[in-house]
Amino acid sequence: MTHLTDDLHAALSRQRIETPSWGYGNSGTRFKTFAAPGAARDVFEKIDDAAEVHRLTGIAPSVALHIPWDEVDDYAALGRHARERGVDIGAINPNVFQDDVYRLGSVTHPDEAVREQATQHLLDCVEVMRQTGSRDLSLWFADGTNYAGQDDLRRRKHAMRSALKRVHDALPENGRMLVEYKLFEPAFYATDLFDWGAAYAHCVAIGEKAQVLVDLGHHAQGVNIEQIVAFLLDEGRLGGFHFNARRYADDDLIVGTSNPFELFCIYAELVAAGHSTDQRTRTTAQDVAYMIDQSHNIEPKVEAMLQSVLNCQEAYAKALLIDRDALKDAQQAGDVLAAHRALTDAFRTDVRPLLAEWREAGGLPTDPIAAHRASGYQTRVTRERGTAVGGGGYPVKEKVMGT
Ligand code: LRH
Ligand code: MN
Ligand code: MN
Repeated sequence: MTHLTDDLHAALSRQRIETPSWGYGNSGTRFKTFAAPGAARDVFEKIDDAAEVHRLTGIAPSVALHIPWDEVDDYAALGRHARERGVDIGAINPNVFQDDVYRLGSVTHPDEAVREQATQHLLDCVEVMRQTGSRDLSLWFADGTNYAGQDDLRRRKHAMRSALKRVHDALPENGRMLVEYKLFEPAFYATDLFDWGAAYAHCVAIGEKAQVLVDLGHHAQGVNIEQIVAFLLDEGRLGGFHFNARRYADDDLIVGTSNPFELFCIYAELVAAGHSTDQRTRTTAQDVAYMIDQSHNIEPKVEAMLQSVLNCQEAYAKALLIDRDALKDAQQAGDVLAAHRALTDAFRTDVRPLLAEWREAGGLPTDPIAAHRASGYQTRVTRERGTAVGGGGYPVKEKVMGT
């Protein structure tokens, strides 16, 4: 059995996973929004649910907000509500995709007035960051086109660059902008930030506070995400993750469910970068924002988020167990399969007893899911919050996106 050494204990205690406010409210697909009993009805209840996930896991101490879904008059009061429950406000996610005016895009829209409106919203969100004490502004754009010839692709690129630059230069001293790319959807011909290379090129051109955000759901099938992670770490430009799992298209399944080996390999790269002799790579690895981006449609929401956090913890624990010396020796000797086995040996290790030991040492429930089920939390919130009305499908876009 693998023992909980001091090093392992310390590393596991440093792990952080941020959960998203939009994962706690009712959500659905474009076909149907199901009403989940006890789903959070507003941002305060979303924070309460996030706090419950942190209480049980000990590694999810912040919650990301989406503006305007989570808009309030008094962000300082919201921050206090969060801190009273043991969590902080994390990344601020502006929303420039759900208003009618954004039909042809936001910061890359053909009309300058729309571009300005969108950029202004991003700048307003920088102000929200200051009030919530958030470090990261997390940017995802639905911008793109559906048909060849619909718009000038280079014009759109320049518009994206200039909006990002303005926002970058308005960031607080220690603030960052995390630039998220996505291969497709909702623009099905061309997406303005279509892959990590496009996001990276903008970040490099814009400045030091711009870094790339890797959402696991936003790649073509078969793309080697851990290689992208390794590359960006090495370039000092990996800013954060949106964890989730995908089978075909977008990203709302629980991370580590359909492809746990991929998640492990990603963590293996992060752990390796943490041991790098290159200081920039090490610092970049230490500064990564680990966030979940999932909206659970048919599963119980708090339990699904717990499962997500725990899957990340397991993947990380396994990555910590890799025998790095054996791996290096095998790699240098050109021993292909011994090197591969150095990874798979760690991946195949059952880390559940180790994690139970770590939890016990920290006064946490050894089995957070069982503790959640036994706690009566779900029954209580269902009684208090009831079951909000669900939604239809296609016409209710804001419900599709998670409110
Ligand atoms: C759309 C998306 C994206 C954002 C989130 C708010 O693909 O899932 O990943 O981060 O909505
Ligand atoms: Mn995302
Ligand atoms: Mn997505």
